[in-house]
Amino acid sequence: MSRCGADWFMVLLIARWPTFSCFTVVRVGNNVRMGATSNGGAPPTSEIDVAIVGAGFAGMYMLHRARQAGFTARVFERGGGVGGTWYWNRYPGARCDVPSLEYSYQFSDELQQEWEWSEKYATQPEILRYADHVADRFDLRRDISFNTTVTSLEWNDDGWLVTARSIDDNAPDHHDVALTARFVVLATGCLSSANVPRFPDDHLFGGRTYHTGAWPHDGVDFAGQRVAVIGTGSSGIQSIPLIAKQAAHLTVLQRTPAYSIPARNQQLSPEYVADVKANYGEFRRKNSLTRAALGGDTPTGPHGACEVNDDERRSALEARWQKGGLLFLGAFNDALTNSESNRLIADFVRDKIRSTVLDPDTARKLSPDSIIGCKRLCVDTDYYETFNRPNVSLVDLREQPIERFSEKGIVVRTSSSPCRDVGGSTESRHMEEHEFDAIVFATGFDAMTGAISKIDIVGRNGLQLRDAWSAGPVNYLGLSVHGFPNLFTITGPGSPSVLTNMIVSIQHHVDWISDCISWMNANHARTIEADADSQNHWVQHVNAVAGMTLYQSCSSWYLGTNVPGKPRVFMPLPGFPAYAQTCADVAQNGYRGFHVS
Ligand code: NA7
Repeated sequence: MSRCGADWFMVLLIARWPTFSCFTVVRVGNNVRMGATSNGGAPPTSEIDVAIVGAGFAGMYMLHRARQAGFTARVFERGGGVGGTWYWNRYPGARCDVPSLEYSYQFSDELQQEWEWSEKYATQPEILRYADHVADRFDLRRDISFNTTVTSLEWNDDGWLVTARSIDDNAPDHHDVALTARFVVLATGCLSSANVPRFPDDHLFGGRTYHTGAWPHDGVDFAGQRVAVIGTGSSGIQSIPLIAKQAAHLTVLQRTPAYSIPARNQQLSPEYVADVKANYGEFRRKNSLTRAALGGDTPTGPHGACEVNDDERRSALEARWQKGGLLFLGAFNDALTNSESNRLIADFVRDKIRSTVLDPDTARKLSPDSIIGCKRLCVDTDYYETFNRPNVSLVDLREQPIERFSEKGIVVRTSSSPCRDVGGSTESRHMEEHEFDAIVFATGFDAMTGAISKIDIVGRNGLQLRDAWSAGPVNYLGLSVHGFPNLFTITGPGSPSVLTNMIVSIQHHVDWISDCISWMNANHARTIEADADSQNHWVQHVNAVAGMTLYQSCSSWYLGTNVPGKPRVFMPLPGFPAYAQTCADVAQNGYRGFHVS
């Protein structure tokens, strides 16, 4: 299927990349096996149709579709196994906040019929088992290079030079591998680049530190330990109740309180599963027609929160609270467009926090005052109840900011004294040192663009993606960037992605990309690239849609404000069905808005 001759690349590589003199690459049938030597050897001679970065749910399905369409493909995966976010996020309590019967592939009816989910919300180990099952069932592993991080992508008229660094568990050093690919698909995940904030003197801390997004595979035993958790987003809120049960003492360091809705997790009843499976196609179809591509059996309420009286509002919200989960916000149709409606819904949650948390001061600190849903809503099991435990305490970092780390723990400022004296008495009066054996960073991710920006991506005429995105990510349909031909992003910024059931958005993008490259072959097209004009219009469109909502009223990872120095741009596009229709229209009209050559 490949269109580019190996000889052509030999000439190119020898001419332009003399440093890549240490590769051996062997073609085996349609598959490419890569090896590398630390010296000598031949330059990269292998050439494939599609290079895929990442073996999470996006990369796995992209590999499957590419193969089905007759393309040669290879996945490069930083981790030692498939699963992406579910490979890395092994912290206690890690669980999907989308019901498992929805958070699963729908491309194979056999797969969705045979796989048995045990709980309404699947745990991380169960989702990882599912990913492993898919990899085995569709024989994906033979085209995945594990422990291999793509470091650069360079466009050369007809294809991409892909360079990756491979770490062999059994060898002390790394080696570089390279190949050329006609297309590159970035399946790098939206929440895969950990955000680890730095604090003064953090190197001094003598205990253990962990990030929820890079959790040790063997687990961590906190029994008898004094533990700190920094961060109260989804990862903090899921892990805090479980760490609290194990640790001698848990201190939660909270910068911004989150809104969290009870999950009401439960074992799935065989009757319910059978019912869904008997009509799985219709179940999926209904879900895909909702804004977030989930919860088709619980449609958004027909009224705004201000359009009903107090009793009706409370009763609608109570029903959603009892049902649990993210669909709480769908009780009313204007939760994220009308600030007064939003306040009424937020008041309901604040009442719940006050009635759950026994200590009024702790309840006050846990009560958010921002727009509900502006940051991603959290879903929990016993989160607020955990603060009633005698071994759990809360430090509100807005009142007591972290001053520095110490050898024994974390020093917070306990008053707003203007004197920042380090020499003894003044400091001891205004600082408090909390001693810990372990500190857990539940501090989130450089979302949506973090993993992409770690790769040196050089497009047409030497244009660096980092420069193209210096003021924030720009692209067309969230799929393609002007100046970067034959490069696609799965669930990239500018697409609904993180505002939806991710697997639905992933499948939608993979199907669109697969159809696009098949269409290119059928039409003898060599390259495809977003037009500058269509990209500009798309960026304006995403901003305009986001501007109609309340999403921009707070700091959130949707806006990139959690990462110092990151441009403040609302990255995802609200509304899956309209977006999917636009993508279909673009394809049906000969890839309108793209330059095809
Ligand atoms: P989130 O939702 O980004 O949460 C990170 C938390 O860490 C949040 O409470 C942050 O407070 C806090 N944080 C981040 N940096 C700091 C510093 N420097 N000091 C104190 N606290 C800090 O990440 P999660 O991993 O919990 O969840 C990510 C997504 O995964 C989630 O939305 C679901 O989609 C699944 P802040 O709110 O910024 O004040």
